[in-house]
Amino acid sequence: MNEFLEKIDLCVERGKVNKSSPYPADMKGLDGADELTRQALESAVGPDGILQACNEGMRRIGEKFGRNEVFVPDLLMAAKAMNAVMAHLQPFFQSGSVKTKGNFVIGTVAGDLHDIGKNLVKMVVEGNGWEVVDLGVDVKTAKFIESIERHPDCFVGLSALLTTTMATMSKTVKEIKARFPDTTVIVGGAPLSMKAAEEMGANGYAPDPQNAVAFLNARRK
Ligand code: B1M
Repeated sequence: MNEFLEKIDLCVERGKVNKSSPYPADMKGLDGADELTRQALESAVGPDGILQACNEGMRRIGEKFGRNEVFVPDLLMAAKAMNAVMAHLQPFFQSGSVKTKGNFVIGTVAGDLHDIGKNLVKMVVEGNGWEVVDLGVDVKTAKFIESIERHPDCFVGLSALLTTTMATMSKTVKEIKARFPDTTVIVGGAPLSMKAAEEMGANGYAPDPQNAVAFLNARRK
């Protein structure tokens, strides 16, 4: 792996945001995710490779958390480091194309605060010409309904990262489909699958932002 990518991967895993960040103590004074991403882009390392390195770091910290080797503050710092990287990558995903394809309402479902994946989907969908309405995290069903009423032709995307909030997601999908049977709903997030999406009554499932875009483009009215 490229030297920059190895370091970015490590910074995300360890939650090293930037050079001035005192955390973690053993990386004090070293470049962090912020500086390394800038340097990587300047030396022509592509955004896709950088994103993949981040995902690797996230995967490892997630596994450590699963084994009780690290705790919630460590996950928070990893998320902060990843957000520092994303700030540099945003312009590559939001290419500035004219937004004419339609409205896409997206949110992380109620009870769930994970937003890195949702934000990535938002950026890539926006970069592909859709107008995105981002409802944020911990989005109650009523807020989705309100937004659909405001954007009657919209497509809706729901994200969930917890097995517990998959149940919330299911309720939200069912309520949206009961109120707006013609509204297309797509779901995604690590614990989801096509089978789970079908059981909820969603129109589609995407494992990643690229598949979400492909689905939306294919379904466009
Ligand atoms: Co939490 N967390 N977390 N966490 N966290 C996980 C998800 C977990 C798997 C870690 C573990 O145990 N190994 C575990 C869930 C277990 C489970 O339910 N099966 C877990 C837990 C348990 C928790 C808490 C309950 C911990 C606690 O408090 N005891 C707590 C819950 C808080 C809450 O939500 N109510 C919690 C909290 C947090 C932080 C806040 C500290 C932080 C999130 C910060 C933030 O998002 N701003 C955090 C983090 C960082 C993680 C891990 C480490 C990383 C998640 C991430 O951002 N991945 C995660 C472990 C892991 O996934 N490796 C973990 C990178 C991101 C790019 O991937 O989000 O999967 P992802 O998105 C992908 C795809 O899924 C897809 O596209 C994205 C790009 O490819 N996708 C979509 C996502 N949404 C989509 C929507 C679509 C289409 C595709 O269409 C609409």
